Amino acid sequence: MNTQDYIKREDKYGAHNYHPLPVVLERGEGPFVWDVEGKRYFDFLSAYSAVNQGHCHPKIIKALTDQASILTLTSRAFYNSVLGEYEEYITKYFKYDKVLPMNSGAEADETALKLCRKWAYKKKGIKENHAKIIACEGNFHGRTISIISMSTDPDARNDYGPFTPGYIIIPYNDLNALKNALKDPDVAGFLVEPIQGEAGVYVPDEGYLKKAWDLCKEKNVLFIADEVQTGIARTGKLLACDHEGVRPDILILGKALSGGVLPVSAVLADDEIMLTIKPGEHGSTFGGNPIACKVAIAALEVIKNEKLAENAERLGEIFRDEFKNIKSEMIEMVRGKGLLNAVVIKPKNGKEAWDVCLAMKEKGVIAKPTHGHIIRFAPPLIITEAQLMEAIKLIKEAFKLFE
Ligand code: IF1
Repeated sequence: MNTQDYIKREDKYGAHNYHPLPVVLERGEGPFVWDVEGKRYFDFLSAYSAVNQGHCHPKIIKALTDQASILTLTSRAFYNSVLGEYEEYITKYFKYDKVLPMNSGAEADETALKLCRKWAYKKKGIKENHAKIIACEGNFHGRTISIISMSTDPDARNDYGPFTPGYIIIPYNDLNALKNALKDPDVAGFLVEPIQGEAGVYVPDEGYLKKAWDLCKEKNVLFIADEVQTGIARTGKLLACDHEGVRPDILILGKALSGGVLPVSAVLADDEIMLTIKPGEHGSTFGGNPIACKVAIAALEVIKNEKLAENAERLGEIFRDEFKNIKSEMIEMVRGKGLLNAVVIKPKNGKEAWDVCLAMKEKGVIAKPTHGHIIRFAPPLIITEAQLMEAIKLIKEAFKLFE
């Protein structure tokens, strides 16, 4: 079978809920993936920042395979020998009292929304069913109905109504809008991405997160950070909130929490918030399963031991500097933090971001546009400077084809 055969088979038997770049991957190692024709690519998407530690990191794979042959799943109906070890490890790692383990990022966001509402009624004293949560235009927090109910992206929400009530939507990076929304006494939480990934790596003004946190504290409103994409060293710090010294009341993690090996997500909070959920009031069959726990410990150890946040910080600067020197009429701007970057593409002669991604693919670098005209560049954080420079050389060659 060749690339087209694989694509045809997926088209015939799979739902058409994605429009992938026409490349069929079959192996990954570090910053590289290989397609079914044996061609090597630099992976500059990292499965949307889930593969920060590189594809098939040996330490994470060992944690997976060792545990998989001992005990895979007990459910939470019983205790097991691994969950507590993970809970202690991750709460000390991020300095919170407790963790609620889930699987997908969306489930972690849903958990955070439920936790915020529970806290609103049990601690803040908001009237039952009146709690409101502020979210931002351009947000992406997952694909469940309660999450897309706060989305402003027609593709994410059209024809999925009726929607979950209880949200106030404000412009991102707008402190006045937040200050006004916080006047409503029924507001319980502010859910925000420290950098909006899907919106096209929209980096807010310096100080926005800290001032937003201050405004929330003045009104006894929970600051809820969705670090599913920006967390786990992607932006050059362990958490994107760390750039401003902000400690979220509720922290949402996912993706690279497992190094891209299996779905692992988590919600962290202190006791006053976390203990508002009592036994039987929330859960998940696979949440906190023994394999997920061992894999997540290994994934977090790799981040620390291999200093991946520092690497992302340093190489991100180089990436943006190099990109600013690329002479191309199609490059409108480059923005980002650490190794979460995006290039805004100006169409030229009918060619646009998708065509640039096809050209980069031919050169050996794979990435994908978001919202049509923005290309996100997010390689695994284990990429070396030499590899980054090699990839940038290939990207430059691709852009040259449009001159
Ligand atoms: C898709 C986007 C990125 C996320 C943040 C929660 C979740 C995500 C900040 C939910 C997931 C993924 C989902 C994937 C594509 C990708 C994505 F384009 F959708 F928006 F990365 F920007 N919070 N993002 O970024 O986590 O349930 O997927 O584990 O749905 O197409 P999940």
